[in-house]
Amino acid sequence: MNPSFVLVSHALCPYVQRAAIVLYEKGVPFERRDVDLADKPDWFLRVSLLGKTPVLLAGGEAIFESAVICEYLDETVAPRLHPLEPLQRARHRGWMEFGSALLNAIAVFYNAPDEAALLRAADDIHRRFRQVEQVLHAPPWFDGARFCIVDAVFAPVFRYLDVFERIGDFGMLTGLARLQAWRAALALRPSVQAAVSQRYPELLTAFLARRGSALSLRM
Ligand SMILES: N[C@@H](CCC(=O)N[C@@H](CS)C(=O)NCC(=O)O)C(=O)O
Repeated sequence: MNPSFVLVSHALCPYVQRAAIVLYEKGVPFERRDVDLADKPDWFLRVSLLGKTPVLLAGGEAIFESAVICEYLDETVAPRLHPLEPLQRARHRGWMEFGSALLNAIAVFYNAPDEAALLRAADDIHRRFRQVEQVLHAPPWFDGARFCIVDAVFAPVFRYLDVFERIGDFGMLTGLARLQAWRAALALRPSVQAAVSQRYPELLTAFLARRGSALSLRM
C-alpha cells in the first residue's frame, strides 16, 4: 500500500517538476502544496531543513533533495524508471547531476547583469547541450524506448527554453537535432505537461521580467 504523498512545491521550481513527473509516471495520487519562497511559512521551514522546494512528505517523513525524492519513489513505487543494470544506472545518475548543473547555468543566464554576460551564459549553455547531444543515440528518450528519471530531469530544463525563445534567439540548441527531437518528445509527454500549471509561462515571464537582468531589459 502506498503512503499518501504530499509534494511541497513552488509553481516555477524545476526541481519540483522532476518529482512531479516521476509521481505522474508512476500513477501515484499526491497532493501538491505550493509555498511562497519569498515568504516561507513556519510549517515549511519545519519540514524543509534547507528552506528549499521540493520536499516530499511520505509516511511521516519529510524527504528533501529532488534526486533523493525521485530515487525513493523509484525504489518504492512501480514501475521502475531507472535502468536495472547498475552501470547504466550510475551513468543516468551522472547525467541527472549534469542536468542540475545545466539548471545552474540557466540561472546564470537569466540573472546576467549585462548583454556580454548574457551572451556568454547562452554560449555556455550551448556548449553543455553539445555535450548532451553526444550521448543521445536512441530516440525518443535519453535511453531509447523507456522513459527514465533522467528524462524527468531534463524536461524542466527544456521548458525554460520555451519562454526564453519568446524573448530572443539565443541559439542554445542550434545544430543539435537529437536534442531538439528529445525536447519535442518531452513536451508531448502527459506527465511533463501535468508537472506545471497552465499559468507557468505567464508566471515565468513575470519572474524573469522582475530580475532586473539583461534578459529582463530585452522583454
Ligand atoms: N538541490 C536541490 C535544489 C532545490 C532548490 O534550489 N529549490 C529552490 C527553488 S527552485 C528553492 O527552494 N530555493 C529557495 C531558497 O533557496 O531560498 C534539489 O534538487 O531539490
